[in-house]
Amino acid sequence: VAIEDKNVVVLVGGVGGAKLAHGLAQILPPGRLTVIVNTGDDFWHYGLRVCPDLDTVMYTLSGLVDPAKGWGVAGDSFDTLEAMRRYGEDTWFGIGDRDFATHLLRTQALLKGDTLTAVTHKFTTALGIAHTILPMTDAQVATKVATAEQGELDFQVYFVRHRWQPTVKAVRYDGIEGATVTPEARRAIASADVILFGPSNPWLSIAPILAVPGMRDCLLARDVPRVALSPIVDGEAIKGPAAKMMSELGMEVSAQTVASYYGGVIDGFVYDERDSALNIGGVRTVTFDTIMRTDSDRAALARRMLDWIFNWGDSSEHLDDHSD
Ligand code: FO1
Repeated sequence: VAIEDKNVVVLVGGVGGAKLAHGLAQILPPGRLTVIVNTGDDFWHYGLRVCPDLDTVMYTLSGLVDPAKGWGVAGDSFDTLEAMRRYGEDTWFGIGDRDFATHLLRTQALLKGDTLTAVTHKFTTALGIAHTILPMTDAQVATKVATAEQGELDFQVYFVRHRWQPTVKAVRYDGIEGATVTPEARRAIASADVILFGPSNPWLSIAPILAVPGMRDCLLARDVPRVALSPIVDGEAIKGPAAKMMSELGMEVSAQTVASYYGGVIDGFVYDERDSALNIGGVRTVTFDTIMRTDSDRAALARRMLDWIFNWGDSSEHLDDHSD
């Protein structure tokens, strides 16, 4: 099966999801990949609309990203924040000078009435990205995290200001009832040959996408493979609060829990070979080395996943395929 002829849709949050999206972008011809990105992390800061996950994906696919942090622009300076500090401002959210340009132009376009989808298209085209990056919705949705110590916090306050240290009790997506699936996302899903769920935090990154009214139905309406990649490896999250949150919410921290959480939406699950002792039922499974350290690791994992998925039809060992 030639994966080059396939249309791939991948749902992602920030850093982890961006790495898989980058792997897919490296192996698919221009126009074949659509990345649908969580916007529950978006917020207003200094009068600007900041969209961290969209920008992380955009900077990663264009090669601009700071490789050490996984977000922001490589080599960026922080003179603007430094100047703000002279006024006594608590600059807890690290926006670099070049990154500011993105938020300034985006905010101007949104205030003029452009959709977030349109602004994102303009930016990604200008940065030479040959694939499509779409926000999960054009509506404003705000993830709120209920914590034991600090009450309910805006997402970035929980994540960046408090470094995801407060104990999570619940998560909600403010404004989600009024959100809709965009025509662009609907079209991409309608023509997808496979729908992937990136190794992002299921509760903070993928759940808001699935919670957009109509999104789940759009995805389930398609008779194509829907496959998730586990963000949990050997009982730990590669990055971020996924593992900590899972135990705070009373769940067992394992790839198995992630697979069950997605049950009903996915029919395939990819998890790490370090967890091959786990017995995950109900969906087709496969284990690979899923840790993406280099650009070529990302491409290799993306290719292995697609090769596995597009060969489902030809083999008899379905529900328990541990072949690598
Ligand atoms: N993450 C941090 O941990 N600290 C920061 O100061 C920070 C600034 C920042 C600025 C722009 C941007 O696009 C992302 C930024 N992030 C920062 C990352 C981001 O807020 C989170 O990683 C995501 O929201 C979680 O997916």
